[in-house]
Order: sequence, then C-alpha cells, then structure tokens
Amino acid sequence: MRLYRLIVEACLLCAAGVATLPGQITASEARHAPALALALAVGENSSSSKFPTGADGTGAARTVELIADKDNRFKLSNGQAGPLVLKSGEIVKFRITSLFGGEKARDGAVHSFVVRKLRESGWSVRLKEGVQEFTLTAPKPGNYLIECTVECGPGHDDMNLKMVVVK
Ligand SMILES: [Cu+2]
Repeated sequence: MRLYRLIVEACLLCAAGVATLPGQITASEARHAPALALALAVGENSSSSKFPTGADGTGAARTVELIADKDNRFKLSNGQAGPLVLKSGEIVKFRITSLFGGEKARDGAVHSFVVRKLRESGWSVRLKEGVQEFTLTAPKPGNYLIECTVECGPGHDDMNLKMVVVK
C-alpha cells in the first residue's frame, strides 16, 4: 500500500486535496481519474503480489502448446483433441504451431485462434505458418470455443477446440 499512498500524494500536488481512499472517489475527483485508477490498480496488485502471476502464485505463466494442424484441426501437444482446461484468472502463454492446410487468407494467415465472446480481451489472433507465442488471461469460469475463422481448407468448418475454464 506504500505505492498507493505515493501516487495519491503526487495527485494531490496537481490540485485540491481530494484523493483519499479507494472506494471514496466521488464525481468531484473525476479530474484525478488517471492517477486514482493507477493507484487503485497498484493497490489491487499489492494485495496479492508485486507482479502478475500464474494461478499457482509462482509468478510463472503456464505454457500451453497447441497445433493448428495441416488437417485443419486444433490439437493439444499431446495429440488429443481437447478440451483445453484452464483455471480462471491464470496467465497462459500459448505457443501455437500452425501448418498450412490448403488455403490461406490474403494476409498470409493459414488459421486463426478466436474465442468470439472474448475478442475484446485479445482472444483473437491470426496464425501464420510456423510457431507463434502470445499471452492471454483465462476468463471467468465457463465453457468456451476456440475457433479458426480463416478459410483454411477441407475441414475448416469444424476447426475448433473446446475450452473449459474452471474456478
Ligand atoms: Cu480454418
């Protein structure tokens, strides 16, 4: 909480003494919003850890390896079809190997990795041939579907991978 106080004090320097504690922010403090938002974010993090961590709290993001295969199917690295099981809130590093399945998009993508209802959270990645890595945060618990939205060739319409997010 030390950082929180420093940031609020810095904010106080910029104008009237209004910033106090999280939860006590009022409309009159709207002009302090950026500093307050930052202070709240820092406060939130410091309650658990200094850095983003995996769900196991070790600080290491878990790596999930997938294949977007040339037969136009997603596969887990163990060769199975899924589902992919994640823990809500965990930070997941995806390492996806993509292989050409007969057709590719104009931008060169041979597949994509899309969860439609999570697009705004970054769950929408074009996949070029080869290995790609990106990091995402597992959403709230529920059942999701990872889909390929690139016309990648025979079997494309069924190219998806079930994802189950647990508490
Ligand atoms: Cu496809």
